[in-house]
Amino acid sequence: MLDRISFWKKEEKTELNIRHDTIPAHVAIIMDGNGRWAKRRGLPRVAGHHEGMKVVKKVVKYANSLGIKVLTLYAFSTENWKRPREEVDFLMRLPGEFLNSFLPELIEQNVRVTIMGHKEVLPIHTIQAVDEAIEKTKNNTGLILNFALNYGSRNEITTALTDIIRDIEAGTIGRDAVNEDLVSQYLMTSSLPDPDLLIRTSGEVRLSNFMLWQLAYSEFWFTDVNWPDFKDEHLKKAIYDYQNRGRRYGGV
Ligand code: V07
Repeated sequence: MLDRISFWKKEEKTELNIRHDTIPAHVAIIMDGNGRWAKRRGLPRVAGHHEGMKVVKKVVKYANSLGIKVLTLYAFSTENWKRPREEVDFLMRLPGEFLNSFLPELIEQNVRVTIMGHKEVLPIHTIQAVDEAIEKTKNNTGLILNFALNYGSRNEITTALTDIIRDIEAGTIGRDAVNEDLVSQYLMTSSLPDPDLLIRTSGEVRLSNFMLWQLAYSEFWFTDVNWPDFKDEHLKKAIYDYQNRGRRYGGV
């Protein structure tokens, strides 16, 4: 027990030094454990989602201050429609609430908001909130805050395939043009670099249909911390660990 306490104290005191020349350009996060966080406190699941939204604001500011170029956040998956109706309704109000309270600050911080996923089927109020943020931040040159909203990777890859076939049949591209680069260009991330670092919170160790193609060479970092408890220090530790691993892309 004494060991545990002294270890914890040590952990609390130790200042991690991350290098500023090798900050990952693109960090992607699966923000899991919001429902679990709420349940532990005897609160409804939606209270966890709301708390999680507040954490997004803090992490965006910290990521931007570190010089991260792209932050992709898994906000709503194509599978999340299976959740209870009231929970889905609540989730669909979060983009609006987030932007109502935070868009001026995003603009001031030079953040550009983008969306990855099928927007058309979202409630009209969600589309309007998101479109306004995209429009008002489109010329910003700082952090790209890319929300995966109604996103699923297999769906993304399938759509890319059908689009490629359509363009081959129309004669806009030749069959011999199909290679890895071309496939990348047909994905929803065509204008973004692949993530360098994937973070998933709350102890689950799965990809859950998130960026299957793009994460081929990324470093994965998992933590038991629930998303509402995620702090700047956790992101710092993830980057620290990332910087102390050797990425070889299959080489030696
Ligand atoms: C959502 C909060 C974070 C934890 C994970 C689930 C709940 C921010 C947004 C958002 C999305 C688009 C946008 C601005 C903000 C959001 C959903 C859920 C559906 F342009 N957080 N957050 N969207 N959660």
